[in-house]
Amino acid sequence: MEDSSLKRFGVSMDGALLRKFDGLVGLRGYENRSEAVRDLVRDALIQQSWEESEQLVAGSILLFYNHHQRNLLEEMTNIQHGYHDFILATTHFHLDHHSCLEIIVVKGKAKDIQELSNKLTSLKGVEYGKFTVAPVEKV
Ligand code: NI
Repeated sequence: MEDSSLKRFGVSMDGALLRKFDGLVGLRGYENRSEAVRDLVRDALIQQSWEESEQLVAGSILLFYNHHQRNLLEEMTNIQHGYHDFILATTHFHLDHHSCLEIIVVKGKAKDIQELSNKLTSLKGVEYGKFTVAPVEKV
């Protein structure tokens, strides 16, 4: 059974690190250090579960690219068809005459989704790629 009651524990760190941490707490708008620590721990757990690649995850792959790049659109389409089981939706935005923004919503095993993301973001002509993922099972 999950224990959701609040527990307290002490954390020691040197003053310089604590000052930087407090700066981060302020910048990110956390109410207090505890809230910030909880978020950091959750992030670390997500990262960890992510590395256990059989984990079921859902997220998005964001791609910013120049559609004039030779063969890029065709390669992107081929890759996506190869992973059609993992792609829930694709949305394409024409930002200007050259630039496109594409968001691909994905769900599947972390290792497969990571592979898909790597293939897309490493294509020539993709200027920026961002992969965001969350575990489907609660951490
Ligand atoms: Ni476009």
